[in-house]
Amino acid sequence: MKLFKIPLNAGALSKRHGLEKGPDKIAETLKDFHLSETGMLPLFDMIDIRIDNSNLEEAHNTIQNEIQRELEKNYYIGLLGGDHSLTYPAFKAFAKQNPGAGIIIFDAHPDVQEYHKPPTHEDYLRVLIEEKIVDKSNVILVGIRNMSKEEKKFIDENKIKVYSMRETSFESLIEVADSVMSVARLWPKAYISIDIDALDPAFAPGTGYQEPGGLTTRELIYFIHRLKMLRNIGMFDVVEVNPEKDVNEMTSKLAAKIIVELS
Ligand SMILES: [Mn+2]
Repeated sequence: MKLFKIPLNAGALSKRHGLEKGPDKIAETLKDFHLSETGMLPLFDMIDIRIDNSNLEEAHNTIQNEIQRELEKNYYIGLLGGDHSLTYPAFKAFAKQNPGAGIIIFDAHPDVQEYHKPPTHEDYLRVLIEEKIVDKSNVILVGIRNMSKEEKKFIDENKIKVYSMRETSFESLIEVADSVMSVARLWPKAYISIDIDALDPAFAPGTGYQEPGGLTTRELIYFIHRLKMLRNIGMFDVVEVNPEKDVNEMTSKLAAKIIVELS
């Protein structure tokens, strides 16, 4: 498996500062893990992507090109972020290689706000849909619990599949996973994007937009183990880890754990 470190913070002066430290920190804590819970030995080939954080459009181009090159060699690829807008160039490369691919996103937010180029962490999914890089019926959102009126309108009008946090809690968890699986197994290839804020801030405090009432670590790992059974997962990302906002490295360590279980 190839793991890309993508230190994207989408502009060092913004309040996104600190995101650029996520990939290195996650990579560092990865060393503490041995076998995954399913008995896999995670073997990584780590690649650093050098990007210019003062130019988001250029940074996106670099990300797309670098990933494209490895996808052509048929590697299973994981991305360590970094700002969630990296999913835009990453999925673009993935869909080019795998026409008809779908995306499963774990996030507290749907990221479908009105956009202005280049795409940001608030609207990248809307851009992927409106530019028809992904078919809107091949998008699944899990863990949503804070969206604007306009975002809700976009989701309803486009009939995007959303499993809100409210629907995912308690005994519905297994049902939601069944439902996600039944759709995703029909895709030629699947991409998984995990915004660390899908988890409750009690488990993952080191992120820019903490949203109470999220998934537990165990619930997310349950999902991952189910999704791994699909065998059509070609690529994933773990984004929005901000070590500057973390407590005792618990968020970086959690991100590393997710990567181990996805390997
Ligand atoms: Mn989010």
